[in-house]
Amino acid sequence: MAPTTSKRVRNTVVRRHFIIGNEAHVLPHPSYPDPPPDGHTKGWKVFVRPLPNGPDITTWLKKVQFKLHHTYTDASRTIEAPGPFEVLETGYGEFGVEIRLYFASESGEKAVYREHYLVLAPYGSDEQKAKQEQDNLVVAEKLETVEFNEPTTDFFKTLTSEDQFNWLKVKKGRGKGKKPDFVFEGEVEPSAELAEKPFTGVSGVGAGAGGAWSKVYEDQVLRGLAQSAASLEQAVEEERRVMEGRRKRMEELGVAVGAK
Ligand code: SLL
Repeated sequence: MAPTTSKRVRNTVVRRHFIIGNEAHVLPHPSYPDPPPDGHTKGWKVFVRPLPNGPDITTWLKKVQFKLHHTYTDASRTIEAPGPFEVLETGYGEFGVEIRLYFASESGEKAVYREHYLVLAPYGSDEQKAKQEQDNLVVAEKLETVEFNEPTTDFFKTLTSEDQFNWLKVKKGRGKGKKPDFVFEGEVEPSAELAEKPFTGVSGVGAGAGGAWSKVYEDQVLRGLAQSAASLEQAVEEERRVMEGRRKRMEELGVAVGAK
């Protein structure tokens, strides 16, 4: 019998948002070996994570390969589902981690490639840097998206199943012989879409710190881009005026010279 996975859901794209990032601490730090290996000054963790209110990423993500800098022994680290998809290490320098995402076999999709440049040093405004130093915590995260175009019918079923939100549910009201009720306790309704507003308790620099991934953040980025486009236009306009003035003066000068 032909495998059902070859059938595809036409004219359909399923998008999944997730987070790729790292956190870093100056050593010594409780999560890392003490004393650290010779010359290692930072402890860090690189990760691939679901959004705080998003669907379980293991419905589509089955394996993640993190390729570290060649100075590491066993530079290629592979983490299978259910994860967590993360690598904890110590070191001295920043580098680009090559990340390969492997999808559920019923998806029939090839692995995709992402890169995350490790950020180990405090960044942002002076105030933000001071906070990161004080907390001994640097977080650098970005929002990522994968698109499954015309997914196989089996894969589509997994991607649309209610089960993918089970990881957000907590067991409540367990009485004798009673089945637990599963309820959501997060601040934002579980959704595969980006939240409309940032979650409360936002801290740190990255849009992701404190779980601020949201449409508001997306809008802010877009507004920022629009603003810089507008100020660029303004600068060009200003430059044009200056040029025009210069041209006029030259003309006047030219006229004056020519008149002599
Ligand atoms: C830099 N271009 O010089 C980078 C290289 C090297 C990262 C970063 C230690 C590895 C080990 C380590 O941090 N390697 O000793 O296992 O900034």
